[in-house]
Amino acid sequence: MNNPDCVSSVRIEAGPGKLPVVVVENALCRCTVALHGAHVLSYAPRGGRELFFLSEKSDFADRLPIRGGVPVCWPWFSAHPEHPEWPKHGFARLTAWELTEVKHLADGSDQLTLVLPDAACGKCGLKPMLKVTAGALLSVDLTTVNASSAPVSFSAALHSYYAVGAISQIRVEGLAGKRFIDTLDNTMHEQAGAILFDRETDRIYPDSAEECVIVDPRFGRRIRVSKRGSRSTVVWNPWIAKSKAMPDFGDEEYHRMVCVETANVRDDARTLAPGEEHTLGFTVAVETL
Ligand code: TA6
Repeated sequence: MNNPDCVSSVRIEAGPGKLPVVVVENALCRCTVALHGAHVLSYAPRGGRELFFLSEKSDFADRLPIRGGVPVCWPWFSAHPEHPEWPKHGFARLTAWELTEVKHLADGSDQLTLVLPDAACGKCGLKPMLKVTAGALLSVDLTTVNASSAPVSFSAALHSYYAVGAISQIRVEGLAGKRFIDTLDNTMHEQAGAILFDRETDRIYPDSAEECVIVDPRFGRRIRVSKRGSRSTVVWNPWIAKSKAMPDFGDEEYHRMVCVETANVRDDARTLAPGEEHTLGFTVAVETL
């Protein structure tokens, strides 16, 4: 690895739960990434407000997921189709990744490369690598390589939790006219206009490669999420009852977050031939309203 000490804007320190956290502090932004799960915990452009929600009740411990930021759901999303007893959203978010490279780029941003150790990948045949590029914009790119000698299918999501001023006042634009699966009752619908929130919302928009925009009047900002290699978008807010049922999430925290996830799930799962690779990624730009 390029020693992060060689890049003066990047250092590793003990974070919540004493988990090692990579701290990027350059002229353009501040961003933190836990090695546990290669999990982006926070990002704020210089002089700007924090982009991500992170629960005050989150666990920060080996084998447990972090609630907030950008969990990496890989190599399956939700319950495993054949092994419902396996961990929900895959194993990548439950264990430590390695920081293998740190680069200071010409535009002033810093780029981190993290890989999941082979032992953690087990026999799945796939190897993931996450690049986080933190500057005036934030980019997160998850590359999956099929290192086996047979085709392998996988699904994945960059399960971003965005901080919002008030869930009932925001709207998510960019998916009007798209079909979606309401995963609360497994019914299909068509999105009319922007997405508004007044109840538990858990939806998969298949075949949606388009940019999504979170318009947040209370925070006076527009969060523009553009995607790469992603055919699905997942939109989630747990609302009242589910918030109360989650031990690692505050009862009232649903007011302050929305998940808009860059994903390939269900019929949008990818199959890689031996040696083939695929990158799923997004870039976030924050604009003033
Ligand atoms: O992405 C939406 C979702 O799959 C929801 O169904 C939901 O409960 C959530 O992710 C959080 O999952 P988790 O396993 O982190 O509690």
